[in-house]
Amino acid sequence: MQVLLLLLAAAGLCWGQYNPNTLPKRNSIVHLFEWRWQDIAEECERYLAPNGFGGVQVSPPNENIVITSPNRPWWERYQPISYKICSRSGNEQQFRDMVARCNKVGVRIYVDAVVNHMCGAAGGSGTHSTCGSYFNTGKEDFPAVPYSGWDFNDGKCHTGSGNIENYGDMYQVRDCRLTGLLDLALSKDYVRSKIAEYMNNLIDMGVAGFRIDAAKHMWPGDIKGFLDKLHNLNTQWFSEGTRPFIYQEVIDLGGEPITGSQYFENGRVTEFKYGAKLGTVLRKWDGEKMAYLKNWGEGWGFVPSDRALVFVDNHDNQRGHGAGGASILTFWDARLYKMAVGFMLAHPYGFTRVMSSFRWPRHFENGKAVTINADTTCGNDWVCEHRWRQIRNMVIFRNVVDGEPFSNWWDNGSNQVAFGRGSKGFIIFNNDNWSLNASLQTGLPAGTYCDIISGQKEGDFCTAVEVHVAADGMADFLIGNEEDDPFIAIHVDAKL
Ligand code: AAO
Repeated sequence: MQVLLLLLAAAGLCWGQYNPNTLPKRNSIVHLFEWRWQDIAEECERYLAPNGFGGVQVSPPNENIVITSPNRPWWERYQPISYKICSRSGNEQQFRDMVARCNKVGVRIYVDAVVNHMCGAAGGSGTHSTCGSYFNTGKEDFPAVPYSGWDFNDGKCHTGSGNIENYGDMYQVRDCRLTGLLDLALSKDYVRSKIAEYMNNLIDMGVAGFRIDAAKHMWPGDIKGFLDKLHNLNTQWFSEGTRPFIYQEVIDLGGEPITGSQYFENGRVTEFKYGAKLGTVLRKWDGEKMAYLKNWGEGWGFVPSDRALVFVDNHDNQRGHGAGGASILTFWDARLYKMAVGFMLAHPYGFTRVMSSFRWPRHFENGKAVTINADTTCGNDWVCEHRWRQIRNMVIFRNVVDGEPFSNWWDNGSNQVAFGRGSKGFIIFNNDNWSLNASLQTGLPAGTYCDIISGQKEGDFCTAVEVHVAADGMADFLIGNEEDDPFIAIHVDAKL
């Protein structure tokens, strides 16, 4: 018995990095891309906690280069100058305030950690950084960390340009510069220690985990080198011995020597096939149809569910950066996008991240405030997909059906499909060019349910389509192909 307990405890220690550290029954996070810390703090209190969101992925909080041509692009934040908490999203005091206020209402903060590199080689020298720290890219001098020429990989890279020239060569991908970004020598214990110091500072403030940016461009063992130095989470909000949640950005669409599975030891990986394939299916490209989603997940060649961080789009591929290609669905294709996010949130595979965007082109000076309209949507060019009724209600659906099996799959051999989550929820889609008319087994207890897509339950009243489940679990569904949202979702908390 004692041995078993010891084994379990050891396993708990080793495996903690896969656990998102969200509160129970809070099973999704949202990426509030480019939001200011003060706006996130308010969003945690006024919206995310009441609607069951588990946490927020925030933009990189550390000091970065200031780029004025083009004028303050979003991507300047992926060019670190130091590890001071100082960016256009706010200063350290505002960051601390956000972490404390979000944790207080049970919403976790995940930091986008840009630690593979510093700024681009063409960054020049001076104090054009968000906190005014001096740097010199010609000398690879970043005194605010401090890093010097010794701390970069130049000697290890063997391409003519010093940049990654061929993704088929794993040595280049790890040892050369990603599009000219000065590549840190993570084999050095000094570099690992500086990175760990930065991350530990954030852990001590109360963050729950990290997205590891450009993980593909670091050796898995080097990542482990700094992860092993990380503190346990702050016991003010987390139980003793809790490890930070780690999800690594590894773009693996197949066809390259670097795969997501090489990184499993460190934590989860971003499964980029997920959004690329789901977009292809919903757009009906390459002969795909929703009926083929029956074995969605590992059956499609994805990484194991408990190693996957999944999303329909991310901040890169929604604007043509990174990978995924034209199939990626975004808020610009709102009708298909809502179906894709709905499918993702209903399906048990992976840990889910919802994207929350701004409308581009748009450039930032000092962080633009998020404004909220009377109808609860966002103003000031913020899209706030996470506040769209259909998406927000599906975040709740995922929490309600937590732990329930994938069940009662049905399809018409084309683009009409349905499935349940045990006896807690049921969802049905019509992506065909004709209407859906079917009588299906839902697995739900008898009663009248309120569709959470066309509206929702408010008190004892349903503002939407009602679904009547008979004593044997059967229900009739009718979904026209011209509906604004051609899908219906019901769950036990939306029973009238
Ligand atoms: C900026 C400028 C550059 C300039 C640089 C330095 O745009 O012109 O040279 O500064 O001065 C973001 C922006 C970048 C920006 C950077 C720094 O996206 O444009 O550069 O900030 O300001 C690769 C990486 C992946 C990375 C992605 C964008 O593997 O890690 O590129 N994502 C993260 C962040 C991202 C950030 C950084 C990393 C850097 O999310 O926001 O960059 O911190 C292949 C590879 C992928 C590779 C893509 C794109 O994909 O597999 O690993 O992603 O190419 O190069 C098919 C294949 C697929 C392939 C794809 C595209 O689909 O199946 O595998 O084609 O070829």
